[in-house]
Amino acid sequence: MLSKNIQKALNEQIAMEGAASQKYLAMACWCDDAALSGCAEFLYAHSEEERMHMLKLVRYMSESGAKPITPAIAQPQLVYNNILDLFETAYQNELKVSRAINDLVELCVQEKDKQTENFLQWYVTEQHEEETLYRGLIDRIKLIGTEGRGLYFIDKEVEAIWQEKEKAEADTAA
Ligand code: OFO
Repeated sequence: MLSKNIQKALNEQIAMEGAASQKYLAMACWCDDAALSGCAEFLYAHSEEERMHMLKLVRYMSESGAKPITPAIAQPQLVYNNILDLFETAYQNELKVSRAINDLVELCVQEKDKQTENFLQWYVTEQHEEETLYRGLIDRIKLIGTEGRGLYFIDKEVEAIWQEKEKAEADTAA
């Protein structure tokens, strides 16, 4: 049985993952509008991933006999100054989510909830991967530059990363 404190914290995390899904959806739309179709596909896929992260928490709570709370949908940021601003915002968001996951794990330790602590290890690994991915993207954008054909090459680069991720997921599912 999950303690009241753990339930509250898990519900906050559900809301955070749901909000992340909405943020990436808005970012994907911004990219589509800017004719950056590779970045858009990457971000649509990431929005789906965040929804999956939310569902994973919802199911864990339900299986544990607790009540997950479906979060309200808040309006995410819709406009970005440029593609670097967009990915830097995404990276900052990931850092915030990582801190929340770490706090949640810490709470599990305090409450001696080994099961939830163990369940959350998947999120700890996932956050590390996402932080690394966005930091790498930002470095590449800075290297390539957004002038002239730079934007085109960035879009192709992000599209290639998206395709690679899709392929890896399909291989794992097969
Ligand atoms: Fe939910 O993986 Fe990042 O935020």
